[in-house]
Amino acid sequence: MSGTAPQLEPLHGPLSEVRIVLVHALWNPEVVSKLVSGCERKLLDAGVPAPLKIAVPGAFEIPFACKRYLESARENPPDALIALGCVIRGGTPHFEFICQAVTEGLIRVNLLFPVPVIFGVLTVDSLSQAMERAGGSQGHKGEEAAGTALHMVGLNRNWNN
Ligand code: DLZ
Repeated sequence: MSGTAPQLEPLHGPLSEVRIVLVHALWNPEVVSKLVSGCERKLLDAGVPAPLKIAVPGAFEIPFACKRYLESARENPPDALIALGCVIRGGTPHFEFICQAVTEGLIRVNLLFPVPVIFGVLTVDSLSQAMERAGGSQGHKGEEAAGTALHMVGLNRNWNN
């Protein structure tokens, strides 16, 4: 997949009060750790407090963790969730199943709760493709996810008021 990333709206209002929850998988840690640190760095640079981080075993578990967290935080929900992970195609159909599960699961969570969930899960053919997207020649999907989250938080603030 390719394309031009959009120029996103800067978030107006007090960024120091924005609460982000970052749900990340532990599979492919050499990639996911870069996504997480890039995402955290971008949030910090924007003046957003350090996100709460929730680690799950693999990408398959991300939607469940997002849903349960939002259920448990109904009284005091965060402004956005960011899901980060990396699924690398192997020789089995497992790749398709996990990609479909995490994608469909996050769509459902997005439509269940009034809190945006950002999709920062890489689905790639190889480790080198993943590294290219974690701060290499194809950009940084962790940083991108942080920018997307702040754009959505800005929109959602208008709708909450
Ligand atoms: C099993 C599996 C495989 C083969 N590959 C990945 C992967 O590339 N990235 C990832 O995040 N998780 C992978 N998993 C683990 C599944 O996401 C899940 O944790 C297990 O199937 C247990 O439910």
